[in-house]
Amino acid sequence: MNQSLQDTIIAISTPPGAGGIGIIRISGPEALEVARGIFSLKESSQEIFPRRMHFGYLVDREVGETLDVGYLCYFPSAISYTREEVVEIYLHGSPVLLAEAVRMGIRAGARQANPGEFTLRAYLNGRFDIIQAEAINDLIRACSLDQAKISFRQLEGSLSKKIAGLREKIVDLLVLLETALEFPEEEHEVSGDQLREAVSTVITHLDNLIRSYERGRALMEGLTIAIVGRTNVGKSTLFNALLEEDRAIVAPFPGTTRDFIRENIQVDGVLMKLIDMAGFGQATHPVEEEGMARGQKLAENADGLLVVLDASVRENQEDLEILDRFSGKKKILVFNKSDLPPAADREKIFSKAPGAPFIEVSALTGYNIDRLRKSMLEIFGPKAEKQDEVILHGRQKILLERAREVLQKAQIMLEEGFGEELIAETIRESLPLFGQLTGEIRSQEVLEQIFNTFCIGK
Ligand SMILES: Nc1nc2c(ncn2[C@@H]2O[C@H](COP(=O)(O)OP(=O)(O)O)[C@@H](O)[C@H]2O)c(=O)[nH]1
Ligand SMILES: [Mg+2]
Repeated sequence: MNQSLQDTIIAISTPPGAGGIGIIRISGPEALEVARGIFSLKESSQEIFPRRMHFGYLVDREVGETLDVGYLCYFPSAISYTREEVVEIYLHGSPVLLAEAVRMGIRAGARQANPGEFTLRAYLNGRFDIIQAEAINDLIRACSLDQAKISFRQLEGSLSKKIAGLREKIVDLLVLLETALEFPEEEHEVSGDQLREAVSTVITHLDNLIRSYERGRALMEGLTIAIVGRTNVGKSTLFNALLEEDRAIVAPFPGTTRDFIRENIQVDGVLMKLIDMAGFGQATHPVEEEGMARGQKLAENADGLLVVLDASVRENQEDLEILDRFSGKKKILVFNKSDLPPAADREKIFSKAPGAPFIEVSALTGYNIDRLRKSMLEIFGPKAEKQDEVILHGRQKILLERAREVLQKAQIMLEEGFGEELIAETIRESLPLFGQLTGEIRSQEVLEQIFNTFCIGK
């Protein structure tokens, strides 16, 4: 982290493993020299133009051996990702070859880049703020399309702009207060109402952002949904049907699933982690008993439950006990085996789960499985307008909460008739929090925390 920006860094920017193309990225004042040290253009002039693909060869200059063929592209600092001189070399995606290219680049004067160092340099060179840097990492690591879309918008500056707007409102407020202080005799008197309204507007905006973190976390981590029910009601069949593949073992005798299985599905861009587990009830095997105990814990911590019931037989005590046990959890009652004649007493079941949404399905034939997926999203999914700004990081949330606290304090002071000077002083305390949020105020610790989670080569 402490290395200067004076050196030139090099790394493989494509993911580890074999692939169609592998990209080496070089950034820093010597980028062109380092690139020339390992790559020969096919054109005899050897002249490198900005932003043009140059065909050529990866060459080991020490032994004069050509190792690969590919392209080179030069990005002058004004338009590059890092705002330094950047060269990218596109080779075949062979891990050994790419590692050798990096080794040769180091021999030619570059240094191996640290994780996230390209992005760190972009940030230090003023290319973007820290919120945008976080968004880049989020975008790369997104495990749902919805989150990727949000992260992309934040990378483009949507959240930074919003935060800047709030900060501006606070600065305006301070100007208002200071004017009142400077010219106490004049007509400049600021009405208390005007101040109160300005403060509460900012607080409302902060509230909305802070609240969005719940949705942000669901987007980042996905929703955990546990499939519960007594044995043999069709949990594993349903699990497989939701996955659209045969993952769990299904069998006509109870106790087939003794542990639990997790698989991810995406519904309209939202990641859901499905858990199939041993049925609750009388264990037929010690392993199953342990499976049930673990399953119980998982189900308790899940974001939502699919309580599966066999609609083709009469409900029994076990079904009702399960409904009782999870009475406090968000759930959908899934009446399975609806391809068979119905026999379960719905009223009795509903009396144990008043108001719970329910659906008829057949995990065997696939009837209503699509609708169930949609219901899961509606009932367990994070609710918000797609256009709303969403906070994805605890770091951001904590700073916003602290800013809100400061403004709430100012609000109370306004109510209690404190002098303008004291109120201004309090409100001013919120400004550095905004500075930390966007990274205008730099903290080595925060930088390390953020950039250490990046991949090498980004
Ligand atoms: N007719 C019918 N049979 C089903 C349905 N879903 C599951 N089954 C059968 O019920 C039995 C138990 O299913 P399984 O998924 O292992 O239940 P689990 O113990 O709850 O996981 C198997 O024989 C399944 O083929 C369904 O929708 N209709
Ligand atoms: Mg099972």
